[in-house]
Amino acid sequence: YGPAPEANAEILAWLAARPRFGHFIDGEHADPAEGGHFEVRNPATGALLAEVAQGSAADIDAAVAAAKAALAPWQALSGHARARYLYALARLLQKRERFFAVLETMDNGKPIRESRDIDIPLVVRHFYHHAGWAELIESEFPQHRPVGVCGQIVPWNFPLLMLAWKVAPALAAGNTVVLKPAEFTPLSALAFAELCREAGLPQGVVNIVTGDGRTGALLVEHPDVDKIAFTGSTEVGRLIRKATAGTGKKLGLELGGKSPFIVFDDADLDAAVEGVVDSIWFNQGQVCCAGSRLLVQEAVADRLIGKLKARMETLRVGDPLDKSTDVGAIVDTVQLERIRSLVEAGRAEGAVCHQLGAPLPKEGLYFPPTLVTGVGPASTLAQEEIFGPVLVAMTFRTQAEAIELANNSRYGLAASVWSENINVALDAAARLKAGVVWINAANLFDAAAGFGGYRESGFGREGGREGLADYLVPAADVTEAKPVRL
Ligand code: TXE
Repeated sequence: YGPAPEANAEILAWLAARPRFGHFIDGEHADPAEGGHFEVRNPATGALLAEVAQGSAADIDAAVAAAKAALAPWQALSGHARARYLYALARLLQKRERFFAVLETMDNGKPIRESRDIDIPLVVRHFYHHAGWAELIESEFPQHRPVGVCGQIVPWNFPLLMLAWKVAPALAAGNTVVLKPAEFTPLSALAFAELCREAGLPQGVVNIVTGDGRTGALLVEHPDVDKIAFTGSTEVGRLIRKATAGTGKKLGLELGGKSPFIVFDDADLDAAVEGVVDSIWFNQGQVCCAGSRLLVQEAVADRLIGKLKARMETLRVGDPLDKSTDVGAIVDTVQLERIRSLVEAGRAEGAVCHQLGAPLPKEGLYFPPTLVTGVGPASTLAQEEIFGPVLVAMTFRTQAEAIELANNSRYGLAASVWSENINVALDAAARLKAGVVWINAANLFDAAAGFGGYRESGFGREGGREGLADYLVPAADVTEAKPVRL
């Protein structure tokens, strides 16, 4: 890793050999039927990385047909046989960890330390974990069967990890998939397609069709798709729910958030400051479960804010490929403008913004780590998901007030509670409307733990037993359940 271009020569050579990507349909590279190609750029440098196919109706038709044809032979395999493919994918991903980390960083702009130490290891873990589930599927779910063809639509903030969250459980449960990566960050999914070939995965089990929201909408509407799994904005989640209503398609939605980060007056403030760094400045704040609302008990508010401002000054914003970088580039100009305009709207409402003093890199898409004070709970910045490195701080006096403030949101994805008194923390956790509550921690993920939200954060869980169950349906009767074959 490092800023020197030659250090990443392998990726550059890989990209140079593939200036134009097609889709991955039925185990083969497929040129776009009619949509042409669009450019994918490195947000840190503006450099063109590749041209990628824009998926049209004909491409989605071909991919869904391949997934449908692959269904019966894939389901006829024993869980153990499917597990072997998942183990093979896990091992290949592990072997190429460095390759995938650098590719993800170039495509998304996230710091290499994060893609190397968090994203890609979690991807590997997810495939190993679900290989284990494939082994157990007949004994743990004897009266269930796979849903069928799964359409999976993923966002750009954790491109390969979101693919893993969706593809691994789907395959373990015996489904086949058509995945649409986000238009800003399709490259790791296309590299994963090559691993599917290398692992000898039967053709059609995994299909990848690239493109923008129009391609996603075509996948959602396709009559032969049995389940849609979507991670992205609440706005698009709403469209997908409407489009699938009354169709009988199974649906899982993992949408936006405005998660509270609650610091009680007996918390270890230095640990809480590090928690904030992991919570809102991780991945430039482009995290659905980012702790974007800091709620701090009045007695320690000034001290905590002071410590946070000091810590903010130590953050290194810059070249994502430099392993000492803490905060990388924002994924795209559209997203950068969205962050800027929300912060401007907040300023117009009277918000006070403290921003990192050090200058930002001259080229590339950067937004400084920001701490906002002087806002009320109903303000734009306290209510809207910013999806950037912007932390909004508010204070509370009593525990009841903290819970009320925390739950005062349309979302309900995650929460983080900081206290040295376990009773205070557990009591608060029980009253928070959030799919995940971390105590004295933030943004911890594990393949064995179901992740998902309430309210406008969506429904369904990914990971763990519940996540797997979302890729199964009850068998009509026991005879339909599959016997164990080796
Ligand atoms: O997301 P979109 P965008 C939030 C965040 C961000 C905002 C917009 O607040 O600022 O969403 O980001 C595909 N039918 N999150 O515009 O549009 C699209 O191609 C089917 C939260 O990038 O929701 C991409 O693959 N699919 C979030 C995926 O949906 C459609 C992660 C997500 O894109 C579609 C990302 C349609 N009509 C953004 N329109 C999280 N919860 O993690 C778009 N897509």
